[in-house]
Amino acid sequence: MIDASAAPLPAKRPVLLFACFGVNQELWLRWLRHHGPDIEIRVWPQIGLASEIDYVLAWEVPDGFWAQFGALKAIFSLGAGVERLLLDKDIPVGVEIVRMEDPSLEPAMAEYVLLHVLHHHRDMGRYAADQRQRLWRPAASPLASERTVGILGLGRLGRACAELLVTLGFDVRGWSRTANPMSGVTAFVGPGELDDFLSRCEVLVCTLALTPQTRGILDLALFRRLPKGALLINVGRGGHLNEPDLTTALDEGCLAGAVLDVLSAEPPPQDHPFWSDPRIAITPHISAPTRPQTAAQTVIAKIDRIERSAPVSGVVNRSQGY
Ligand code: NDP
Ligand code: OXD
Repeated sequence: MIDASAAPLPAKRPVLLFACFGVNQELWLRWLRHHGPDIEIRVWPQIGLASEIDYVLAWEVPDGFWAQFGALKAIFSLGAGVERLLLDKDIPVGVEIVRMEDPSLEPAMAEYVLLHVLHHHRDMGRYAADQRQRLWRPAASPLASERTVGILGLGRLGRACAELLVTLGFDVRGWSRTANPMSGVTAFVGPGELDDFLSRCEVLVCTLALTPQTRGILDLALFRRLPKGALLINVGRGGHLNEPDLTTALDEGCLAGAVLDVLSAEPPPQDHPFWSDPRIAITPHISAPTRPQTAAQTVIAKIDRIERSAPVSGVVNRSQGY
């Protein structure tokens, strides 16, 4: 993707500050240094002279963190979702925020979603329960082509899920803010087409970005618009889901179950009702982890392009919120 017209690298070594907590720092640094031997990497809180720092790779920084930097060239998000960075009122205006585009994310997410779609599609929960009761109750199962899976958000991750499901023959539909035509996928756009989209989703997968417009979108009113007995798979953000409404929707039967890889509090408190609800499967935000091996390479490649005044992909549109 190097732009042929891009300028040669300037003489000063770019300085990248690694400011990520709760990740395997040693592994990250190893891969950043491996892919960027010409980049000076500093590690928070040993930042040296703040005015020398050109780039920050960040994830959940402490309060007041951004105040110290002078002229950053870009801020890299360790995650694909950037809502936390955007919520930080101190994040410098006028500096581009670049989201994570780790190529490992798409196949991992598609695999996770497929696993749960197939589990529901072939009624494996019921057969597992039957086995525990020594029951032998075979039932016909629909073909994949007779099962509709709807994907809220047809971005990088949603599209990867849709592609895999289409390959297996599922009837796939997707909903997004702007038109995202995709071969084999029925596309719906914007709030005006949401009801139509939902009306046939027997499995609803959320891969939306979390923005003020999508916060709380998974609520009772939405669940009631799905075919009865649908499955919800939320791999977007906990903030997309109204958690008490999920329990009501399960009690009402408009949902048969839910798979949640993301929750409003991670981990949820010990007394959270979802821990013990047999209709809900929760996993600890593992559907598509950022892998330092591949992610570090994308960050370094983008720094190289910015240094050469070439455009980079994944720049966040702050007013859209993703
Ligand atoms: P993208 O930015 O590529 O896609 C976001 C999608 O959300 C786009 O299709 C976008 O529509 C859609 N969208 C945003 N706002 C609206 C709206 N108001 N109405 C309808 N659609 C909307 O992001 P990714 O696919 O890379 O990631 C999606 C999310 O997945 C991340 O933001 C993050 O929260 C989550 N995530 C979760 C992980 C996990 O392990 N559980 C790992 C990585 C990410 P349009 O196409 O029209 O712009
Ligand atoms: C991300 C995540 O946003 O891991 O990348 O959730």
